[in-house]
Amino acid sequence: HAADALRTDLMTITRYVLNEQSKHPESRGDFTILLSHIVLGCKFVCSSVNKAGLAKLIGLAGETNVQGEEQKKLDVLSNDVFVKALVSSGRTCILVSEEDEEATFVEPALRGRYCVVFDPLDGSSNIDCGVSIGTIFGIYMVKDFTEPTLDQVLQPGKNMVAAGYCMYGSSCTLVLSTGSGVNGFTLDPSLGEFILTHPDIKIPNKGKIYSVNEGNAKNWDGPTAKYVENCKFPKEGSSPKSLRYIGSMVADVHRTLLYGGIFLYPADKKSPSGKLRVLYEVFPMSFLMEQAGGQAFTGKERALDLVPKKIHERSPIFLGSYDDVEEIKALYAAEA
Ligand code: AHM
Ligand code: MG
Repeated sequence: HAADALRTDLMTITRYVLNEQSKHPESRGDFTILLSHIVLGCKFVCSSVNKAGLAKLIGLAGETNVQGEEQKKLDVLSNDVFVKALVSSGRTCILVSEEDEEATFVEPALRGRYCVVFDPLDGSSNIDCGVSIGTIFGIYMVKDFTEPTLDQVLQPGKNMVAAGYCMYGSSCTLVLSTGSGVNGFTLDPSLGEFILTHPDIKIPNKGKIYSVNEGNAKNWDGPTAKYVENCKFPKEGSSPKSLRYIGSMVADVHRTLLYGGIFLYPADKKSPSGKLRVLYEVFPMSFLMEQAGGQAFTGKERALDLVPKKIHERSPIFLGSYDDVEEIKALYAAEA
């Protein structure tokens, strides 16, 4: 049986990536090594998040991060672990983290071909009450890493070679795309390995759920307001959508990917660029959505076409099921 085979012939994330790499004869195993260091970071954060209440790791570290928000101890810890793991992999040249104002340029002796952009622990406002949080990452590859420059990471999302997230929820799930579909792996705590549990994830073409912070509604622009109005009071003959909003991007996007629907973090009068960061939030999630058959739109263009000018730039984002994003695109087109 297929199920039996899966139980005894475990497809770990390393085995999966090695298989993928064998399709590219020019590959030298660098990506596999890089990914195993990302996986190490995810396992560390997973175990810290699980122990957080016990170990009294939760609390303020007495610092604020670059966006001026309160930084929790777990954020600091997760960031340190990821930066060290990525640098020591010997496969990275530039790192951009939500927690660090400046990009990290890896010292020449440890440099490699990959740039990694990441949010080590997203959704930190949810830590104290035990709601799902996650790590988000995107990977670029550079041809020449002898003189790394910021331009090498200020690239449109479509140039990423891989993207993914790890959700620390009721189970620990790592969702990854290396540009040929999307796969989900679940951490088996007894083995300490991520096992392929969600092969070839495809998002339904249309969903029954919308996900947005409606508390910002008074400041929305016309097309966003109209879209959400249509979700609640659809045209004769179709049913209204359900609202689900966790306020933790990884969890909201994970549900959208598996069940279908749309996730919105629009612009509003107070934050004309929305809230979410282009490089390490918008791009990786947009990459995964497209790879799963969905779409991601900024209100102006395909999200993956955006060219960021600054490493911590923000952008409005609408992503999810193909047909649902098509509707919001039509509303913005009608306004233009
Ligand atoms: P953070 O990086 O400070 O954790 O903020 C990002 C989070 C996302 O996970 C989530 O989608 C969004 O902020 C929720 O914002 P809001 O509380 O404005 O709805
Ligand atoms: Mg974040």
